[in-house]
Amino acid sequence: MHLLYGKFAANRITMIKENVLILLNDQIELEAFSSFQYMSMHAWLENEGYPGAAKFMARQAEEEMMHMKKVFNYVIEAGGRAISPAITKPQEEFDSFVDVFETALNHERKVTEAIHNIVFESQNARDFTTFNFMQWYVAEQLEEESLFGTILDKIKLLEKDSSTFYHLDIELETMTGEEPKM
Ligand code: OFO
Repeated sequence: MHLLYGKFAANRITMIKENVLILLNDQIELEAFSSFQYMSMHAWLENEGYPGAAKFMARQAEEEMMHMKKVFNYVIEAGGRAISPAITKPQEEFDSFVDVFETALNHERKVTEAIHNIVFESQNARDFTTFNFMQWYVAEQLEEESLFGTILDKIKLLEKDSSTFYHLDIELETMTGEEPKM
């Protein structure tokens, strides 16, 4: 019996195809890494004197942990074996406030690609349970990319007068994306 399907898999309905299960475990790792990356940004922003943006990143870090647990629990519920990931050290230093948000948006684009790949592979494998489960993440990624994109647009508008970063920092303290409804 393959480890990824768990000890009692023979007696359980295992809905996830093996190649999809590997991708889902990769996604668990990527979501956990996202959380650590945003915690690292939270610390950098706090140190640089942007408490509002720091709180924003702390909330993002919590959300990512929830994303990680959601995949983890799904794998278990569907009869697979969820793997607790080893986390690569996230980026700690950033050139500027703008660099933090550009790095975050680029990271979210990679996450979106990984999610779309799972959707693609689950459809190919006729694993429609995973295909259906992943729709929440497709909607969530649209939300996340749009949120970081909006923040970067605001930053670009303010770049001519850096004193106005102060106001953006205050706005970020309460700014958040909408969770997709399922
Ligand atoms: Fe989990 O959405 Fe960002 O990474």
